[in-house]
Amino acid sequence: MGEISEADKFLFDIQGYLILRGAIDRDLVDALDQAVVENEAIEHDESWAEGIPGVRGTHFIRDLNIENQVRLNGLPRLDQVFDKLIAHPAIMSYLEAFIGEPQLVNTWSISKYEGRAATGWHNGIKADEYLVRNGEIYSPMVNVVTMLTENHPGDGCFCVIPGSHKRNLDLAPEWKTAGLETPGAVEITGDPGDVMIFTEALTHAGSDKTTKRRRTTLQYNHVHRSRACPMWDSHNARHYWMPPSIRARFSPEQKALTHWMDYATPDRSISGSERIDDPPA
Ligand SMILES: O=C(O)CCC(=O)C(=O)O
Repeated sequence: MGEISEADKFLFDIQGYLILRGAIDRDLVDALDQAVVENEAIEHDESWAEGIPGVRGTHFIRDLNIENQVRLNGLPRLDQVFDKLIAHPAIMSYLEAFIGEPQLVNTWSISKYEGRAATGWHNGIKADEYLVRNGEIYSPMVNVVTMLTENHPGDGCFCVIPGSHKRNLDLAPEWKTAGLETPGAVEITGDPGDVMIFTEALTHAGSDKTTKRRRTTLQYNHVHRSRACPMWDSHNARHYWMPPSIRARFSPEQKALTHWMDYATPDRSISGSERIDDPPA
């Protein structure tokens, strides 16, 4: 892991995103993809979440709420292979350069199937929260998208409006779900193992899925340590926190990137939340 290049910093600042081609090895991509497919096929016990404030019926671990799409939330709960993208050596120096002191919050997959319509444009943070001071980039939220399958035109790829993390005007309502028809929009295409890193101040969406094959990406979202709190996305908050029994298997770098979880005070009756040094009940 080292310093990132000035060219990468410049490009990220001017576009709001970077694409790292072939950043993740093919063997890992295949193992991740298999874990997504397996976990999309089963129901997940979420009884531990009953009674947690903010839990809404539409945001389960396996979220089938949207037609022709499956979303899985809180990936390391589902398979250990998902740990491997936490603090990944190909990505870590970008997170440090763009956030400063990053912490991991939610992790989720999105698989799209033929007919999934273009999504609405959105941002995780406001455009005026993206700052550059004295040559240092400060984006309080940065998302890392890993492509597990082809993301070719028509596959329902991410689309973004380059430069919109610095925009001064709101998008007119008529363009709300216009996908690639929206002025300035571009599609983010790539192949398995390619990664897009973007500031969540960037206006982004998903474009229409017209091809027959499945298209899957993983999203690992990070915030500055001062924001490592789930208030901004309360309906997904329970998926962020990983219990000690899961974090026990993390490397020192992965533990450091999830350090805020040490300070969360879970209800000990939630399965997996007991301290690993607690005596067996
Ligand atoms: O893949 C997509 O449709 C875009 C997903 C997205 O914008 C998000 O998860 O915030």
